[in-house]
Amino acid sequence: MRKALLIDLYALPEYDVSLALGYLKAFADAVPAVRAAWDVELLHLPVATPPEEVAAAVQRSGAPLVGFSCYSWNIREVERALTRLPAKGKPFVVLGGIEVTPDPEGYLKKNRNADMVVFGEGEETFRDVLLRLSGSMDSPMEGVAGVCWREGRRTRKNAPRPPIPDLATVPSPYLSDSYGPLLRNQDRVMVETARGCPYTCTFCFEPRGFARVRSFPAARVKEELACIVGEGVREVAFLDTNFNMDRRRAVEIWDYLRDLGGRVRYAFELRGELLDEAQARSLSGLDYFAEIGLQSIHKRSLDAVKRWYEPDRFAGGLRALLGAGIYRPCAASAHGGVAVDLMMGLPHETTADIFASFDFVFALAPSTVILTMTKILPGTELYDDAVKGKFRYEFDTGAQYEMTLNDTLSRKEIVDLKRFQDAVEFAYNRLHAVRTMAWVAGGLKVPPSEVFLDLGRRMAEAGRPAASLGVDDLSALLAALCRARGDERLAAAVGGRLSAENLLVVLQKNREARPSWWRNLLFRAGFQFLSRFAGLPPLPGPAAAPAPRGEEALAASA
Ligand code: B12
Ligand code: SF4
Repeated sequence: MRKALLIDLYALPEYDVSLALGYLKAFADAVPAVRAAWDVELLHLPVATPPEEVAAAVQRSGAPLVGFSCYSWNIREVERALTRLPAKGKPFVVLGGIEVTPDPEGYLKKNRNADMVVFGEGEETFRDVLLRLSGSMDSPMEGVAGVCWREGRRTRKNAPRPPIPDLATVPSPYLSDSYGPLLRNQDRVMVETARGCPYTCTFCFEPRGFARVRSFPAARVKEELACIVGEGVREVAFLDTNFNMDRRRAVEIWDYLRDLGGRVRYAFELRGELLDEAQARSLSGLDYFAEIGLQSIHKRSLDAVKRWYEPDRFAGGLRALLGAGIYRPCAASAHGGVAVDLMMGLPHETTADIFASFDFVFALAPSTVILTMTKILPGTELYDDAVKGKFRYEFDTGAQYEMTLNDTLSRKEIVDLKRFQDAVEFAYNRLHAVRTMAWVAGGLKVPPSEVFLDLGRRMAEAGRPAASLGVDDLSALLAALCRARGDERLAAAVGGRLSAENLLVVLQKNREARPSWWRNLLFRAGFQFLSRFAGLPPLPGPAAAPAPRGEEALAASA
């Protein structure tokens, strides 16, 4: 039997088990003819592994076939490793994955040591490739849909393969034990209950990949989840593009997870506009992290990228979650709570538009606000627009296609936006000084975005990396900021407010780390004391909006 080695160079340690490779192995192993001829082995290495070491691991394996899983975050490292493979005795190299899918011929031409690119969904194609190569490694690839390969000096490309019509035919890598002992010590794994997205955002690869939504059978999903929870995994990240696009199914799975028990945290991507009270109630039975994509509230930009957004339904959905008692406005853990995503640099968007989106989100007070610069990803409609010169985008292919300029943002403004992003990361997401920032903005009578931008510029001037700054630094920076704007009273009081809020964060952290009745009690008592006597500022929020705040609800019930 010959070995087929599949390699994933993962970027983040919490994503160190590739779901893609698990599926490829599970699908191939389920075919007796493939199983008789090939031993499919998985290798996970950090993306920072020196290319010589990746090449040495390939050589040591003795595998005649090696596959690499390619994403925007590891493609350069994969390419570097390929150049280190020995000319003599080189294995047959297959590249697959989202990064190489839009341009298989280009990747084959650029990488002399790659022999084939599998584009699109991989399970059926990889199985067919293994079957073809079972006899000879030179077997012709005619008729194998979804491959691009080398024939002498030429590259050949077959027709794309249609998406697998019935996902029930794809075995679960968890239920078929594709990961072996790797799963046993795992902190976090990824799971899909469906593939595809019904929406059409032009900056996203999804609509060009699997536009139609296909679901795994509910019974199989439940069996898979029970197996994962049984292994003692601590966090499960669901990859579904909008987990609640089928609300009934989402609630069914959440209720099932609650009944499964265990101390597991679940991560979901949710559509804000589709959230309702029933979902919020069901979710509140779980320890979860929800990421909700908003991206922008600027209609012209959203229209340009074919994305919809309904302010009232979005805010209502978010409030339903925050009001269901699971929200921690000062959640101190990296993942717990509710995050809202905003993109910077969408078409037509000025810095003022970006700040308006941020201020809208800030008023809703989610646990974290994730800001990212727009990426012009190959294979997307926005990329096609950009290469035709639309919106005058410039982007950095060496930095995951991040935009560096367009017709509404200058380079200088982009530098400022990065400072703004650093300040949000530091003061909002890391220190959770949401109340203090709102209080400062209110006192200065400026929008919160203005305070964050000013803070970001001051952080840059201080010349210290944001990661090295703490509560005392924030206190000093905010005091200087208030003073520079002529408000001595705020400058003198800001330290006290921040300390009160920070104490609340510490109590919250303590409560989250080891939940118990007495830590909850301590938190409630601390919250009440800080609110009444220690000047803990209230959460932000538009005056007209109903109070959806978790802490207020908690205080009322205490
Ligand atoms: C999970 C995920 C993440 C995780 C990381 C996961 C990891 N493995 O490390 C996190 C949350 C960290 C993340 C972050 C980012 N991500 Co992301 N992420 C995803 C997501 C949701 C799932 C990927 C996945 O595992 N899918 C499940 C598997 C089964 O599907 P698959 O990867 O397509 O694999 C199939 C085929 O491609 C093929 N295949 C794959 N590998 C191989 C190998 C061989 C040999 C073969 C034959 C076939 C094959 O077969 C597989 C089975 O059919 C996708 C969107 C999506 N729904 O796919 C975005 C996606 C991959 N991410 C994307 C982006 C842009 C990012 C960010 C840059 C976003 C940002 N912050 O700006 C960051 C970068 C992170 C970094 N560290 O630098 C883009 C990637 C575009 C690209 N060209 O790579 C995607 C497609 C999102 C999008 N909608 O456009 N991401
Ligand atoms: S950004 Fe989200 S909603 Fe839009 S197409 Fe991509 S996965 Fe779907």
